[in-house]
Amino acid sequence: MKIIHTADWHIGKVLHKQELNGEAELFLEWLNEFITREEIDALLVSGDIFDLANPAHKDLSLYYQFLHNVSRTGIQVVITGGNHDSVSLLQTTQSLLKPMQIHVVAGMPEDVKNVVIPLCRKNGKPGCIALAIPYLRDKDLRTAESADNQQDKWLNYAAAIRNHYSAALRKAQEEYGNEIPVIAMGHLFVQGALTSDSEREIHVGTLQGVDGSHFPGEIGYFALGHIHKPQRIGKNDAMRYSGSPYYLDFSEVGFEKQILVIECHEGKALQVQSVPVPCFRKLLRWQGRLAEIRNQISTFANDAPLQAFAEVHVTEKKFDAQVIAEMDDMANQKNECVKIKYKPIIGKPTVQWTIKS
Ligand SMILES: [Mn+2]
Repeated sequence: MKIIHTADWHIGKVLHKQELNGEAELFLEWLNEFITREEIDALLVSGDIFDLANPAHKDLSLYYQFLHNVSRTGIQVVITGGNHDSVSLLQTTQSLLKPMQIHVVAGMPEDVKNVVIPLCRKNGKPGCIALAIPYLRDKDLRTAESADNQQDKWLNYAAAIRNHYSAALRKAQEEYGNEIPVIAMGHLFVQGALTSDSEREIHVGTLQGVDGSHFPGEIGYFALGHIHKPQRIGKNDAMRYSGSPYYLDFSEVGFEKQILVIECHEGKALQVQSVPVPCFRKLLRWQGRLAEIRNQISTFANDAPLQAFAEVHVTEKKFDAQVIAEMDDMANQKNECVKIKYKPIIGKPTVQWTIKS
């Protein structure tokens, strides 16, 4: 059976006053086609579905429309809440979605059995178990509070996180035995992960990250969300961040966007393969003198379906009102394929200010 791992869609994200709805829409369309074509059995989304706790109506519509479309393929969907998501908002439609084989675990439930979700093969028999563990909030990690110093507090915190995974695994094994592969979802910072500028507010308690090697070894794959750069943890193929499926910030320029496909054959072995997501919008970073920037704009060829956004760092040797006026002009003009955000430096390198596009 084939299972997709993705995360961090951040539907509703706005980058420097520019909405990123276009790429969210094109990605979900592409994902639906991919699921149909590849006959995918299950889709796992590891948190941060929306960028804000109170998404706009159009963002909710996009989410529900996608779920409606994708459920027609007969796929099972498991969605967990991330730190950006509102637990109550995601939870609201849980019971309506369940008959469509869409499981939503927005916040950590009181009873751990509610995170154990069997994923079935085409013959209807469970081929794999998902542990749908969402982003763990303070109330889920109460034991962390009992420590006197920061180091102990941190150790308690990491132990509390691991305990949730161990308890979920035990529950899965009680119900389904030890022979079935287990995939754990998570929305957290694991030690060694490389971040970008688009993951705001990494939880204070998780600044150091949880040591990935301390999780139960019986878990065959960790489908992680929270970090937007796609990556393995260490050389471990079985613990991965899918990353966000499209660019959410200029600091992500150069990351190849992807989803992961996990193949689960008979027995416990899992194979993981990265599938590139097409680029729907180019984000660019340009730096140089005004003339050089002009040249880059005029020679830029956009081969993506959406208008490109450029973060431009203009460097000029001395202050010149004419240059400022020209930069203003460039930022405001409706260029066919490039929308610009300026970050000029003029005069001494210490003099810096921003003109918004
Ligand atoms: Mn995120």
